Amino acid sequence: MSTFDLIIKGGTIATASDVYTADIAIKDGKIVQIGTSLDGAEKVIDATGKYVLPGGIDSHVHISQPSGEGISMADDFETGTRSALFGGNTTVLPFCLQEKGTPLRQTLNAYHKLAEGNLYTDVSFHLIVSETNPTLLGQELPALAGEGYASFKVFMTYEGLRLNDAEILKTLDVARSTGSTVMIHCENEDAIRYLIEKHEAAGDVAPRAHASTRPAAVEREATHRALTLAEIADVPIVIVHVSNGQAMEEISRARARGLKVFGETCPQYLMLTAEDLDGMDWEGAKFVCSPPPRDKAAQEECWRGIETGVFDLFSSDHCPFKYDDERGKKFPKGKESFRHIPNGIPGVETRMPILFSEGVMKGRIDLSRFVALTSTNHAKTYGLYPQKGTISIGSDADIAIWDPSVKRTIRHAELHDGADYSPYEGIEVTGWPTTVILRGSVMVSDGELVGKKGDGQYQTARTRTPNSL
Ligand code: DUC
Ligand code: ZN
Ligand code: ZN
Repeated sequence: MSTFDLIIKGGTIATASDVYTADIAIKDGKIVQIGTSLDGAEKVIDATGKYVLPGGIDSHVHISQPSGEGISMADDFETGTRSALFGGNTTVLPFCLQEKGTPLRQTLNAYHKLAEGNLYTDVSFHLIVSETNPTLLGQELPALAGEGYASFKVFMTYEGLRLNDAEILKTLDVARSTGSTVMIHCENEDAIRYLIEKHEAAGDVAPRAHASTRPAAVEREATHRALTLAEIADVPIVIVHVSNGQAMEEISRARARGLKVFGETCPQYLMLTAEDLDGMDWEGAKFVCSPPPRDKAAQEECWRGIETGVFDLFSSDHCPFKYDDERGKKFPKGKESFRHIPNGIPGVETRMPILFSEGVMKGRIDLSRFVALTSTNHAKTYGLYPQKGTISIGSDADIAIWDPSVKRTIRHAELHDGADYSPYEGIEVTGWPTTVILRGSVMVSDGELVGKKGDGQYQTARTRTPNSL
């Protein structure tokens, strides 16, 4: 009988701290040895000339999320996690949206039902908190935190979803006492409303107005306010989907004051601009997301944040709607005004190839920083480390083998999500994850799916050590 189930031989291993050449031995889904000349496995993968990296963790994806009457998301758990897998991910963290008036646990159970048996990657949920009644804050959230639901997102925008400052403070207080992690969507809803009314009154209702009504100042002010509220509540927070240098400055200033804050950015803020929303024949709707993509200067600022450490997390914010579909980007009311266009873009499969190609291959970041931004920091921030997010003895054998010589042009026809377009169509990338291993099982082998739907599992998360004032 073989000592190991699998050995990955001769690849260049990268973690968030080291890059070296070695073999990895796997048994019962775990990494059990790292060394040279390892032998005695049922199966051997030759990774010579390849990079052997921790499987990607995308901690910001939306799957099967209710998005309004008459609108449906393009991905369910089957297609969303399949697409994630082909993009080198082994874990994704989607959101469970609290339905007002419904116990959170009931919504969570419904999400688990949707996920069960359908996963190609491991999954762990964040909760979206959309109201702050005493039962939710006093009982539900603390109980769920203890059961492994240790992160939640709050919105400062969207009527019906946004929390006011008092509600955010109460929610942050629960995070502090339970050791949960709060993600905040920072945009000033009242300022956006004001701008939307002006644009609509002037008849400016096309997709491009989505970007004009959500300028950088709207994001900067809300980022400052979120950080101030976190400072007052004395709790770490994650500022999600940061799109520009002004919001980044707020993060840096808060850090200088001693606040623990994690910054996240996404491919759309490196690769797209508001001009993409100008596309003819409603094609601009393909790029409607919030915060909106900005300009070339903001792209450069975001790159600087990736290089210098303002950003800890690089996530996709995969939020897929079909383009040529009345339940998607061509939702009929969206033709009356941009504000009804379903908000979000797909990208879970292209997140890492874009950063690998534009970041590592072009010399902006090194391999260890790539691993930190796409895997390790996600596991650390959301209570999954060191089981996930690294290559070390005892960790889950979640591994992506990257071939740096592959050149590909991104074509939606070759991706695996449920949408009908990619915002990154036609972009050329160098490097792709050709083999993906989930807890020791080869799921994608040389670009071919060999794993099964249902091989992914739900993962509970750990809270931080709770701190009290
Ligand atoms: N925020 C997200 O995080 N995703 C999609 C839309 C939004 O507003
Ligand atoms: Zn958001
Ligand atoms: Zn999102």
